Amino acid sequence: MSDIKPNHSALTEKPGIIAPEIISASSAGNIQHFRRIQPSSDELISGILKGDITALSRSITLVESTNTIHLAKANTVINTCLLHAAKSIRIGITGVPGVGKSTFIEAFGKYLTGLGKKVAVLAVDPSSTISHGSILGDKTRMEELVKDKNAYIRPSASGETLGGVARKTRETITLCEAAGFDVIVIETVGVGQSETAVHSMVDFFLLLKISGAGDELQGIKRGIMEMADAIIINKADGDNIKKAQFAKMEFNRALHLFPAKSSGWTPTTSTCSSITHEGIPIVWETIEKFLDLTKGNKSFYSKRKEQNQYWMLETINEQLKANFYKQNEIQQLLESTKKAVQNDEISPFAAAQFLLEKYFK
Ligand SMILES: Nc1nc2c(ncn2[C@@H]2O[C@H](COP(=O)(O)OP(=O)(O)OP(=O)(O)O)[C@@H](O)[C@H]2O)c(=O)[nH]1
Ligand SMILES: [Mg+2]
Repeated sequence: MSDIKPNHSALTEKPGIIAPEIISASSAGNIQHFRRIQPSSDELISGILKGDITALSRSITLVESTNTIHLAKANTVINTCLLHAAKSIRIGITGVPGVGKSTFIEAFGKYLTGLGKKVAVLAVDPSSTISHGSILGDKTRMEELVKDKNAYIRPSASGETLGGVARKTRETITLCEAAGFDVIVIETVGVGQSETAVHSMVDFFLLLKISGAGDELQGIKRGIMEMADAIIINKADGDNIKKAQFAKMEFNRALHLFPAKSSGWTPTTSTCSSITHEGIPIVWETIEKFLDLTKGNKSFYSKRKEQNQYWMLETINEQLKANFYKQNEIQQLLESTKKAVQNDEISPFAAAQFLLEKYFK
């Protein structure tokens, strides 16, 4: 009789439908287990602070999500992690396709983990929405680093805008720092505005070059050279060593033409081979010298503060702009107003004023 007495406990589970025999009990169990795990923000935070990679990856996935609930959770995690973001160094790496960025990061990353450091590799690649992230395919070029338990490689977040990708990368940096990574390497493809975005989120900006690409003297992408804290001539091996040394001299000369940096740092040039690993330790020595100087004169910290402000304002600008173009009335009026401007029926400024007034009314 007591057997059939209804149990009103909230924890009682109905027996449910019995699974057909063809479903493997273990895979069904795995799926159920996976679904059940929705760690709370507290669980994620404590995982990250313990250096747990699964908690880190899950939190980054929340940061990358477009779901507002996920984003709210991500914000809670990030805000706590900010308090724990430790003494990391953020290094940006750029260079034209084929210069050897991935191969360099593999060699440099392995060198750093060899020194006992924990290295995270992230990417800002606005084209990755289409290509699914160059760094993802790159994992094959970073074979050793991928296997290294002191390294973490995360492909670029995809997003419609560079600003969106950059925001996600910035927040990912915070999470990686809280997870105890000492060195955060951020790779950018040598095209578009992504260098500027990466330059505004790193402490040290490294430009990778190769000799004989014909751009030594032309100062190609002058703006990028101006941003560099170090220029490394890669592929200085075999027949290429002499040419690389020549290129190094040329770049050194060119660097003197740029105004001094407010940090007091004078950009350096050196050669390296990501294949033979010759010249890799010098890169790290240079960065250590940079840290000594800029932490000594405090410019390291003031730069980070400026960067934080910059990203706050960037985010506001971007969201205001996106909001403007998304508004129904603006969408309806935009095309006809553009035509009117083309036909000289209204001045560009008056047209802009007209649309802005509609938006702000
Ligand atoms: N000889 C020599 N070859 C190198 C060196 N570094 C890279 N390479 C080769 O150059 C080619 C391009 O290297 P990647 O590391 O893929 O270059 P990347 O800059 O990451 O290229 P993207 O991802 O396409 O932008 C590969 O075939 C590498 O093996 C080097 O130091 N010496
Ligand atoms: Mg690459």
